[in-house]
Amino acid sequence: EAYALGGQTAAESYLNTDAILDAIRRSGADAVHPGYGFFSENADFARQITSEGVAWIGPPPEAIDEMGDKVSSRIAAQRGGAPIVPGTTEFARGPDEIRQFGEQHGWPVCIKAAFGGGGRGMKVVQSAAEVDDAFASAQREAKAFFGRDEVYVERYLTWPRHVEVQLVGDAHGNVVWVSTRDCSAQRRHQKLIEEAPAPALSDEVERAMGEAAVKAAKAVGYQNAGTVEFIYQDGEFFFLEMNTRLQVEHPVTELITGVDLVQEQIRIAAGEKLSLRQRDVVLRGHAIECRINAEDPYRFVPSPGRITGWHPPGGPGIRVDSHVYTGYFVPPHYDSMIGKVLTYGDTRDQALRRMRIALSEMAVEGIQTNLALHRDLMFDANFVAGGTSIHYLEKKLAGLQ
Ligand code: MV4
Repeated sequence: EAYALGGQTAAESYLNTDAILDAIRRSGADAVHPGYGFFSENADFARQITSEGVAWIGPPPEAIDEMGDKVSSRIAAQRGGAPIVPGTTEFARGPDEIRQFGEQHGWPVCIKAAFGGGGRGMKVVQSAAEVDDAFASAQREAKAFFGRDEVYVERYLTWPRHVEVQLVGDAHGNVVWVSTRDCSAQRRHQKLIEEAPAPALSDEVERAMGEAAVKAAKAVGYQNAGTVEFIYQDGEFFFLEMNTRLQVEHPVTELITGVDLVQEQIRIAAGEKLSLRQRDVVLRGHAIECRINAEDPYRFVPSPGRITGWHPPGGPGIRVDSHVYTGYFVPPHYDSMIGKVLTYGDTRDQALRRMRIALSEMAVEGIQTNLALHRDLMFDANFVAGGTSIHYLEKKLAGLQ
């Protein structure tokens, strides 16, 4: 069943909580899954849902709040026993404190918005001479983006990988980590390719990271599906933040574990126990996801319009998640992602070879997409080797200009 929210603007339709709550009432739904969009990490929306007597298929609002800002999530991770990036867990009172930290722990350092996220308001500082300007602009950006100007300092890692851990927790105190994922292939904080398990990671580090993620989650009484983000460099990993929702890239975890994460979310919200214990989670093979976006592949500007031909690939080890079809109109004002192409293989090499075939078979007509960039990356020697840093894609793209 579909219910039109009405309205002409974003505020009147998909951001209109009253319209959404009204649709929930009219439908008689007994539970609400927020997806991974606007409302998935909104604690007040979660509270409104439960106050209507409807189950919220997501984490407790208190856990969303505690993991929702940088400083309180670092304190929680530390309390649980997960390693955090060396730095402070208090607001910096001025540039002098940043200089002192840099002199003590070494440069570079980074100044981050305490109530921020997504890289906004983050300033990398190479030396003591840069601190005054960086501090002022970090505060200014923090205020502009997040309404609060508190900042704090961390050691800056220069070439890390983004490795995250998927976990699920139930209302009975069980928390299980399901897999790692590497999401280092990103541009301007938009992920382009994800894979599971994270390649070029020792079994020991993988397990330690999984266990650290569980500790961070338990520290906030976490329930439902969630992801703990780490940065990994030179064999060490550090807690960065927790995403208190299901994520776009969750299918790579499903492909290598056989766990249906959304089914698990619904079971948890219904008060049932997890269907699996830690020892039941078996990681098998490798999975890769390419996000297909309606955009100019090298300039990254959106390419909305009518899809005149949609030819998704198929075959063993290939999964396509998409809402589009031939004749679909890609609207200009929304996310440009039109689908995800995933491949599974017994090895990373087989998953890669299947992805090359899948992408070569796929055709999208009428709009521009980033398919050509994905085809290129699947043959890129550094990507094929595995373990490239968060800066690799942007460096490669700069070289193509
Ligand atoms: C860092 C970092 C290096 N050192 N913190 C960017 C957004 C936010 N999630 C945290 N981010 C980073 N924090 C320290 N101490 C590098 C990044 C970073 C990054 C992290 C994950 C994925 C992509 C990234 C792209 C640029 C910078």
